[in-house]
Amino acid sequence: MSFSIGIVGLPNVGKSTLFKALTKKEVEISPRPFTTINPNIGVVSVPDNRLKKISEIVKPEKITPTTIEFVDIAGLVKEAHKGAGLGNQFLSHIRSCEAIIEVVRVFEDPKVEHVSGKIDPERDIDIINIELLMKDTESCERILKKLKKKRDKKLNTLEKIQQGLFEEKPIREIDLTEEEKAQIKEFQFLTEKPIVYLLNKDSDKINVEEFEKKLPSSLNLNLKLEKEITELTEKESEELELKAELDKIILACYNALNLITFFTIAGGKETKAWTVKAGATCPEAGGVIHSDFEERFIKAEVIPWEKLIEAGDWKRARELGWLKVVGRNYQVQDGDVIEFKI
Ligand SMILES: Nc1nc2c(ncn2[C@@H]2O[C@H](COP(=O)(O)OP(=O)(O)OP(=O)(O)O)[C@@H](O)[C@H]2O)c(=O)[nH]1
Ligand SMILES: [Mg+2]
Repeated sequence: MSFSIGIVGLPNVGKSTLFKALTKKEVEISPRPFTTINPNIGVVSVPDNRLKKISEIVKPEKITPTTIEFVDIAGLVKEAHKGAGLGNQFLSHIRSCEAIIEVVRVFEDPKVEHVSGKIDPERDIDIINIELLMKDTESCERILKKLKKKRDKKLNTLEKIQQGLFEEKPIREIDLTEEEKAQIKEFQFLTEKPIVYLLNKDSDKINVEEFEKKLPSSLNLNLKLEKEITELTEKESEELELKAELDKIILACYNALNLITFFTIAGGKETKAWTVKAGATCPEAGGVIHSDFEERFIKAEVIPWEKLIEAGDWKRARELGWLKVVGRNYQVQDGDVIEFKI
């Protein structure tokens, strides 16, 4: 299972263009709003030089990067939370994603209709944020009603969230303890999901520098160009350094999700990268590979990837005493190479 990122934004801002550039999948792209109705789903390899370096010494038959999933969702409009423009259905597609990348239109093009008239990234971000906030407010009220009847212990947390939403704070900005966060996980609130903004601009005519500084995490991309690179070969796009731009987006999403990567080498047959949430324990990481690795976990041997490279191979690393034997409570670190014992 891959972690999934929802591509969100107003209609006609370049969401499908981004999706196509990332996944190389053929999807419908057109200058008329609401081109995408059903979500497009695609899986993307997470670029990682460490995997390449590990493979250079392990020389496996197969190298498998880890992946994340992108979901290209229909455009949201004002009042979507009340169902405008099929809004409710689209919001439920966002609900099932773990993070959001919001595409914001900064390009001018008379051939591509702008649903709110003119270029104004700040206003557009507000429109989307308000819709997500309203939807969460509505969900929160509904949940509270049910919990009140049952006098559920989550009540206090939900009331705290309701208050925050009332002050127009996205849930990700409300100060919650780890316990409170765990309590609300099941509700999949929209404004709790981490968000990365992608400003889609194709010229420097419109200056958004000041505005950009206010955003917590933002990236720039000229999707018009990206669309063209999907028609180039891998090599050509590398030469144009455009691939690097797309890699940046993938990594920004990966980081926003607070994900880390560990590696396995399967006795030298296959080097493989895997994804877990930061803070995962060793058996939890094993569970990503196979449920047996979690349920029947006994111990694991672990080495940071750089140390393995320095040792030259697994056997030598063991001789040097660099393999650490860890138990159930070990927290996996980004870049660990792990061999599970079950
Ligand atoms: N000039 C210009 N056009 C762009 C740029 N990015 C995308 N477009 C064009 O904008 C139009 C809309 O792009 P899409 O990717 O279909 O937009 P979308 O956000 O998926 O739209 P919906 O599915 O309708 O919500 C297409 O004609 C694209 O070619 C850009 O950076 N500059
Ligand atoms: Mg689209």
